[in-house]
Amino acid sequence: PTTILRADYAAPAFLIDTVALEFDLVPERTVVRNTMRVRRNPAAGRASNLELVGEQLEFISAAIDGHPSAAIRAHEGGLTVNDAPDAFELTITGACSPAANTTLMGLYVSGGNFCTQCEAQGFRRITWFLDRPDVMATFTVTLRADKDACPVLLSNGNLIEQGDLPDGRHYAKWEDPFKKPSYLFALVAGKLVALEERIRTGSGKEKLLQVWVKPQDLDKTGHAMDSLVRSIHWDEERFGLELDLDRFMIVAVSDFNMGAMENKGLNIFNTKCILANPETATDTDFANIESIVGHEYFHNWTGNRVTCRDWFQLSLKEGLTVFRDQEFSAAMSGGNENEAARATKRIEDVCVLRQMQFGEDAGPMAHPVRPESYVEINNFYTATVYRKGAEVVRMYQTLFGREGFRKGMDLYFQRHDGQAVTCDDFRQAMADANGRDLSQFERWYSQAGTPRVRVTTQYDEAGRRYRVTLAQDYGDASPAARATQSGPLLIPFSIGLVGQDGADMPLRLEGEREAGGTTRVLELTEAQQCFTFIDVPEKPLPSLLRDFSAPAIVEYDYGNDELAFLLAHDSDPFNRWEAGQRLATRELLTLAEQAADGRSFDMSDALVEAFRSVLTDESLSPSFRALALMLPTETYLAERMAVSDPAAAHAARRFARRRLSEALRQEWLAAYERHLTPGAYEATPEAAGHRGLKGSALMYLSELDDPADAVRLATRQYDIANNVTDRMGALSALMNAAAGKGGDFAKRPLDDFYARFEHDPLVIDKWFALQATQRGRAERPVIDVVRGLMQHPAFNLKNPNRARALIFSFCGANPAQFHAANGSGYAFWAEQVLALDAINPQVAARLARTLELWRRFTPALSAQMRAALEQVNADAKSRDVCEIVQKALA
Ligand code: HT7
Ligand code: ZN
Repeated sequence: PTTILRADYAAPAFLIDTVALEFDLVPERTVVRNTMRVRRNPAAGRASNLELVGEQLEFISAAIDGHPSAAIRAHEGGLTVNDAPDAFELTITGACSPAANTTLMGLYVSGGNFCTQCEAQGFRRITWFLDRPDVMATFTVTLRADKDACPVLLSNGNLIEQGDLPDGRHYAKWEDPFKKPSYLFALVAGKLVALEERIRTGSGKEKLLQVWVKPQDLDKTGHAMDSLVRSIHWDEERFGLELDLDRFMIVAVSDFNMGAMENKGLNIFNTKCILANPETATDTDFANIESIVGHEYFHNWTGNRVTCRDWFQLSLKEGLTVFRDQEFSAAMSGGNENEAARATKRIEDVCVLRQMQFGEDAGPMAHPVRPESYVEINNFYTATVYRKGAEVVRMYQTLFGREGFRKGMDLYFQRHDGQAVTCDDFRQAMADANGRDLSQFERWYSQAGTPRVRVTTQYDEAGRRYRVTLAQDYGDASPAARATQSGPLLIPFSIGLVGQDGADMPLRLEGEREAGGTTRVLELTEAQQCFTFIDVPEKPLPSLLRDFSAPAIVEYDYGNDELAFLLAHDSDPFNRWEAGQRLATRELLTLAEQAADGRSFDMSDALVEAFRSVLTDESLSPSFRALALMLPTETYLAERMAVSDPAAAHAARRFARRRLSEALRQEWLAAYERHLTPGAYEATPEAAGHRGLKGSALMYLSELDDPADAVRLATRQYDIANNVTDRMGALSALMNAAAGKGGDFAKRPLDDFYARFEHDPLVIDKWFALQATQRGRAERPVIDVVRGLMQHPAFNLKNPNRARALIFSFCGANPAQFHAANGSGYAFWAEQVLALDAINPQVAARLARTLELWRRFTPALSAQMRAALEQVNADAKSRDVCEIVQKALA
């Protein structure tokens, strides 16, 4: 397969200024007539031929300036116009097959409705085009379809005409006034209804907002609409960015490869990321919907108005937009004033980063935020591009403050509105707006791997000086990451010094006239640097990398008692949580080593006592406590072991949970009762916090040898629940208790859950996922349950949500069962990757990534993983899957 290199970028030889598309929508064969105004690009080298790309298309006819031409040649992969004129109108008519399109890229049918997905390269499956983001055109779109089958016809921009046609068909014509790349084109046609709201934006203009769904889902659109309205107001307030269209539409579809897509004025969403009511969507779903609706809306400026020059610059829009949605959610969850609520969101985001991105950076798919090469661009919608990219953007804000960051954003839009640009352009705007040289900062975009900062400290009592030495490197980075590394990074390293009374000390660095503030952002630019604080009255405890000010690993030799102290006192809520996690990780890794060596478990009381104080500290918010009482996941632990051993990580975590449940039994029971949320369901972050802590208490109680309390409480909770968060929490606890005891407490509620929600696919996804992630029993391994569920009439491999609910949940979120010693999980994985490869390569490639860290596992496991990878490598057909498995095996 061809590797595309960033270094090979060349401006397009031709530009397309306008596009008029006419669709005759028929599921089996849709005819598309495409009329483009094409001209030579004055800024590019001269090429005689125009080369358009097209895939899976049937060519019908073509004309130049209205006349057929022998210069036009359709061929495998595209269409060429030989010796193209300098400026001309090109009309091409072709056809595609939406009903047969299982890849969910281009034009396809979902639940009887037509919809599109063009990012990154789906437009070429609709018609021939210069399908690259630096070719921006204005689009006019005419849709014609059967009026009964497709009463609603939508596309980007404004509706300018509609009417009836012969033979029961009708049409609608849409015009998008903004130039856009082809990846932002969209159409939707089908039986849909909309929730509507009219709002006025800052400039006083009225806007029509619509959330389109299938009729049976209309009662689940309120939260998405509220989230959209909040997003629009927040972007005006925080960044001065106003909605530029008169109409903004969201459409929910049930077959979708990712979460959502920011098509101009016509966002298309996975139903999972739109539909919510308390009976069907968990608190986590509610929060995700708010953040994804925000994310897609924010793309209107960061992605659409200013787009990417090429796909290597993907993080320009994705990293920046994730940062924006994180800030939005933090503001919505408690505002800027409520630091604890902000910290909760920050902790959740950092957990996701560590869980998804650190592993990526340590394996064969490691790549910089701005990759240098790819085989299949769909494989680069990664945690690195999105999540690490967001951290890189956040660091500008950490360095320059909110005001400085806003100045940089303003300059970026002033310079680049309407353009397709690069990550360098964004960095330059930040640098120029703040009068800084940010050349070193470029390495955050070009170097892969997670930096490690090793910290040593020295207190000079007589001189009242405290010296902090920071040394940066990349630890044991993977070969893929090492190949990209060229020098030290500029790391904004936020630090505080905690006194023996638990209070922050005022900070004064050597050379400063007076002390100022209690948190300082040190700028680490060298491989090793010393910072000396003066006037330090007693030996402090350092609070390092506050608020996780850089995507780095910090190593410092804290004692257990010091971690417990920070957990109890640090004024930085993130680092309070972090201290607890360090303590837990240390204990759990020790236990895991004991398990791996076949020794009996020996756990100190440090973690129990730390958890006791968090659990009983009523000054802490319930949501913070729920996060602080969560042990690091088995996957996180296994990745941190010298040799990954999922069985040992599982045994260690299980032992620690049982110990914590027994030692704190009374406290868990009390917390459960105290955080009951009787009465009507409230979707507020506070109420969600109570439900979260209550859920944690129930899960710990379900670990007890005698699970009678858990079974009693969970059974009652299940039966009286007025929301799915409580209902699922109860069901999980019952399943966990049953797994431990061999009881059958969960059968009735599990069957009831299915019967109750049989007609709601998103809730049935949860039913599949609960079973795929359950703890196994020796007599009934979860692989058997999963294989059984594959035969269930409600299972459908073609629907990505369903495949993710069952297959991905098992392979990615049940490590102890998936990595069974007999290799049964890997055999299943190979089967499913290959089955999906023939249906939907993008989804198959995501599943393929589950084994990419195979080299880190115990020899017995890694040999079996390798065999499974080799089998997939031999039989896979798609570029997507081949790129992943070949990189893993290389
Ligand atoms: N920008 C969107 C990316 C996306 C996508 C990419 C490849 C294949 C299917 C896709 N669906 C959506 C989503 C986002 O980040 O906002
Ligand atoms: Zn995005």
